[in-house]
Amino acid sequence: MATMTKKKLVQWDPAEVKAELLAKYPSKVARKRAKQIMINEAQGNETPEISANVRTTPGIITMRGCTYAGCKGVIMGPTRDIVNLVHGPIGCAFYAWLTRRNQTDAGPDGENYMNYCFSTDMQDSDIIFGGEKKLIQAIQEAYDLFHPRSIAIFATCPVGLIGDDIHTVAKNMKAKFGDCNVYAFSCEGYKGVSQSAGHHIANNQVFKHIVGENDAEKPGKYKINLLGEYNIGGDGFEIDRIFKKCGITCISTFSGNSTYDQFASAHKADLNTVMCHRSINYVADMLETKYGIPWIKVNFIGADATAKSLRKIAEYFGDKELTDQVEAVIAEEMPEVLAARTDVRTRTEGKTAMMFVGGSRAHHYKELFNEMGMKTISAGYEFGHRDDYEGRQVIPTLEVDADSRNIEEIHVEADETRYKPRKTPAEFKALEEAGYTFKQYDGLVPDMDKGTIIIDDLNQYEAEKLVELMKPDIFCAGVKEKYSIQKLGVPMKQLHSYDSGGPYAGFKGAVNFYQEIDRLVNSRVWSYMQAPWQKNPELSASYVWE
Ligand code: CFM
Repeated sequence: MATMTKKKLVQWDPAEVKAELLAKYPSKVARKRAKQIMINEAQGNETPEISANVRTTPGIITMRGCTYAGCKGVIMGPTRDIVNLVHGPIGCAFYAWLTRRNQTDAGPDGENYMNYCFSTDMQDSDIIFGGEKKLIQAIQEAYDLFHPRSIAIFATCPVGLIGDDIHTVAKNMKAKFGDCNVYAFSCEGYKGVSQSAGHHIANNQVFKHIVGENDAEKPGKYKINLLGEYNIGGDGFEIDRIFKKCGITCISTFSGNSTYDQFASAHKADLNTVMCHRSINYVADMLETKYGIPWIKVNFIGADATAKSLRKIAEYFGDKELTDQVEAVIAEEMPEVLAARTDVRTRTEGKTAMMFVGGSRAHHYKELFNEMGMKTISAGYEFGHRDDYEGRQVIPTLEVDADSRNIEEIHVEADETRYKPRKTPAEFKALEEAGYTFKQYDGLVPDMDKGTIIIDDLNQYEAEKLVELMKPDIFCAGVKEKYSIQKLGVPMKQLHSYDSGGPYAGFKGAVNFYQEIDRLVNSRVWSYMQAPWQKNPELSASYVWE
């Protein structure tokens, strides 16, 4: 090895870490949090169980967002030619305006409304007398100015509280225009325990109002949809580049750099590939039930994962032409990746990472850290459900609580004329016998090492404690955590917005990531920082019960 990495010897016992995280809580809170903090150890033949998708205890500074954020910001935000109109006070629209770094190329038609912030800007008088009139005006104005093919309306908290009937408004405006699809989302911020509820609401409405609207045949030999890829920092552009090179046609992406027509044509694909299981698995299931398109889990974060996913797509189509092309692309792309990997590993091998992101990235990015020889010692999700941790086999045992009941379950059946199985039962059987898995996601837990700590809905206090106790070489989360972690002397990488970096997907993205993380974990700049109060604490306090 060219350079010897100086190994930090931090000894920690996961049980002690867990006890420390809980020590300061009142006993009721501690009991609840204990179920969301899991030491990854084998319990007989079973995966240990975690409590997830439950309400955050009031007073705890959670990392989560709201239901409106999951619907408007996450699922619908990256669509470029749909006017996304926020019905509510201006703050809700303003803070969902281009902050997620989901990119778009505006396409050949140049139709792109992503750079606009559309809102009804509700005032006190609208709250008192009702906001429907203002909403009708705003929809009309957007239509007159832009003549978009579609307008989506998003409800914020006050809309649900005062009872504006946004769905009837949408229906009437759609009928009035005739050439513009208008629909609404009851995605009030309070509708669920996190943004995850917003994903579900968005998935339902997109499926009800858009998917299947365009029956025109789409050209292409190997037609897929990419579900759960949002083109953050240009990830989707890199994946598209690879698909094109392989000869794979992506009919629609849900929803990075997407268009209305992509959603409307999604039922024309022959395979659904699911990246982010948490946010979009509902659409995958509904496309299968209604149109007969099977789905598989893929991951384009990590070069090895990318190669594996491409091979999985090729295996599904079972055509030598595609298999050969996929192998040729992997052979062409990998040397650069391996050269970069070998170089950084001399400096990154043995370093440690922690990741607390949304509902799927902690799992996906573990792949990239593995490729760099780095170990993920603690990870978790803000709003993952138990299936994202433990695998989809737990779904039938999940409890439906009052919060999940808030979300409409739509009933989908096979389409009378358009349902078409993509393969014969014998072909499916042959694939499955060869080890091919459809509709399966094993979750984060089986991929984490024994003795690592998996935490659901981590909060500000626990984040700081964890860093203090386990001293990772890098901590990954979002902007709310960034500065407090850096102040502890540990480098922090935002894995939501990528800070100002990316893409990290695919082959070129992997090289980007290796180099950036190498610079971060090998820079000492944060450890030199000392805040004045670290030397001379001016205040000290204790809890009443101490
Ligand atoms: Fe899926 Fe996402 Fe994520 Fe997500 Fe998100 Fe995101 Fe995320 Mo931020 S859809 S669950 S709601 S991969 S915005 S692109 S980074 S929390 S881990």
